[in-house]
Amino acid sequence: DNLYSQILKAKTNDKKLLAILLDPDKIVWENLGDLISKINQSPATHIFIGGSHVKTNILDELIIKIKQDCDLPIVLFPGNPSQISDKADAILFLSLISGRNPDYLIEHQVKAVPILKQTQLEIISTGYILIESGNETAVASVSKTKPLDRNNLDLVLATAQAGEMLGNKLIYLEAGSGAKQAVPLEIIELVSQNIEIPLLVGGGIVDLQGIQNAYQAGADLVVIGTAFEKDLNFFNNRH
Ligand code: 1GP
Repeated sequence: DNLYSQILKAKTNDKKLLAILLDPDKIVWENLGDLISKINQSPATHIFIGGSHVKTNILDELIIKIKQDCDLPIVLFPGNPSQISDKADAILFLSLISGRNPDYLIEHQVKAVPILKQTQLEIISTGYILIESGNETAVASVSKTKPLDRNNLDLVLATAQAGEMLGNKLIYLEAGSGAKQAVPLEIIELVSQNIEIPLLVGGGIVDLQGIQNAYQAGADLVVIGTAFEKDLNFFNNRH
């Protein structure tokens, strides 16, 4: 089974998925062993790797090290085409469909093709939708796009449905890493009820209750970055 069919299967069985997002720029290499053991003890089902600013060429090394001690699938979540490593299992092939910057709609994707063709990565096309979060997040500033108004439910839904109609295999509702406000539950509810493909939700979720709320609203997979990065015991805590 490839990763995408596993995600579909989980959705069918109502098994919720959890990804821990690691930003290679923020890895403290001395603590990597501890980080990996904490991931192994956590309920995570996937590791996502990526970030808006990653420039360093440490992806391969990082993934090799993680794979030595951890069996979770590793999915690239790239900010740009330089963030590709054939050591990972899959890549979210993102198109930033909430924005109107052609670079993030198609240009980076075209540039990535010759690199991707050299790899065995499973490619999972993902409609990536940035939702206004109360602060300017890195993904908004780096992509130079305006997030969707969190109160404009019609526009958010039509954007997600356009993403599905275009053939994307996943929709990702993103508030942005370190978002002040996570994606509103009513948006998660509305979108999940009106698309067939799996729904990913992330950005600004800071406690376990926030994860449960997103699941209950209809998220199939929740992404946690900052909260775990700040506190490796995040998943052991009682919030
Ligand atoms: C960012 O959705 C992810 O792309 C995770 O965000 O760092 O706020 O958890 P956080």
